[in-house]
Amino acid sequence: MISASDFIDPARDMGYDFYTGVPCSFLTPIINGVISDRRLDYVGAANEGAAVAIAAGAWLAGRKTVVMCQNSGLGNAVNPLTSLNHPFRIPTLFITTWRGEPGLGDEPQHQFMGEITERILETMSIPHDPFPDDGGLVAEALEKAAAAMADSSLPFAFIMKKDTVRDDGLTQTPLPARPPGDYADLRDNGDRPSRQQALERFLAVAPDRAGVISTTGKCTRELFTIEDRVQNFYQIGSMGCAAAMGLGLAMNTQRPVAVLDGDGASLMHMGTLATIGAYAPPGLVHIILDNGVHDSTGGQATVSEHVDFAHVALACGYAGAASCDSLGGFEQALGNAFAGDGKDAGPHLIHMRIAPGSMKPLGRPTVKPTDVVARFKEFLSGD
Ligand SMILES: Cc1ncc(C[n+]2csc(CCOP(=O)(O)OP(=O)(O)O)c2C)c(N)n1
Repeated sequence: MISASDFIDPARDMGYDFYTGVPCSFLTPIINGVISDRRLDYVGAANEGAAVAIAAGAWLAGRKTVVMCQNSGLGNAVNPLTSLNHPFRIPTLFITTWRGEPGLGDEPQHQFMGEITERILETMSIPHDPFPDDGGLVAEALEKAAAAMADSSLPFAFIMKKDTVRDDGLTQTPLPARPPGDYADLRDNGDRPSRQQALERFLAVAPDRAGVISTTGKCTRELFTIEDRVQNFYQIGSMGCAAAMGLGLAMNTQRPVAVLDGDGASLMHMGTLATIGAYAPPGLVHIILDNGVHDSTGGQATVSEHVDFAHVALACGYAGAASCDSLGGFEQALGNAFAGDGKDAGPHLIHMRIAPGSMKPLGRPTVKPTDVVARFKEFLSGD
């Protein structure tokens, strides 16, 4: 058994100081150690997939990240691990517990996942080692993980068994309470513009120094087709994770960050709105282009018709939110959100209702994901 600081301190010396995840009772000592350590950042994510995406955003901005979760949460993480980290080559130190380890006699709900935990990691081509259970093994384990990640630029996992780390307690500083956010109703109730028109207006109004993360499907394809720019991060996979990545990024850059989300994608990871509202990076502008359907997959209705995203965001702690359905209203909302370089009083959410359908002909990003990362990181470093 080791103490949390036996791991946290040498990991910090190697630069790992941005942690995110979802707790597990086997992880309690290490998560509590991280939360109690003022030198480290910890973001409590709504689910494990969001944690992976938050870490990916922080990594883009130059942080070395650690994602912690229970192996029950591996299923939630598979989507971004395979369709975000893998194509874009985004590393993270991934600590999963081993509930249901064969022979442990764990609860029934953990037994099958315990049997397949190593195989799931192997299927995802994520190399793994046991989490070090002796202080003398930590440096070597961390060096091996770091070398593997430097070599592949992909995640490396430690699997933590029961009772590996000693619990030294929890000192928790509550996140600051904030006053209720501002709401702007900018709806005109006329004909709704197309996604293309909304994206063109966004490109005309948003500051060029903003990093932009666009959601999977036709939103990303249209953004690329209208204008390919180094500050566009085309999140071609990991549906629902654009906002989480935007959160991790906005917490770690001085630049404004815009997330171009879809209604289907946003609904898929709605818990992330609460995480954004709680951690509240001021430069984040979260735009939901709501066409009421899964346009990219054939126009099947989502349930967004009944969802007031602006008030959901305000209820979650966003500093400002607007509802709009015209290009004029959208421009006004963007102007408010990006006032003061987008650093004044965010995060903001803009719920923009648009018409279904997409531009023709419609391209798709031809820039390789690894090149998208390289030029995006270079863009960020130019601040
Ligand atoms: C996890 C996951 N589930 C399903 C899909 C298939 N898929 C790709 S885009 C899309 C629709 C996204 O809908 P929305 O966010 O509303 O954007 P729109 O297509 O309307 O622009 C779906 C379901 C996927 N890529 N990933």
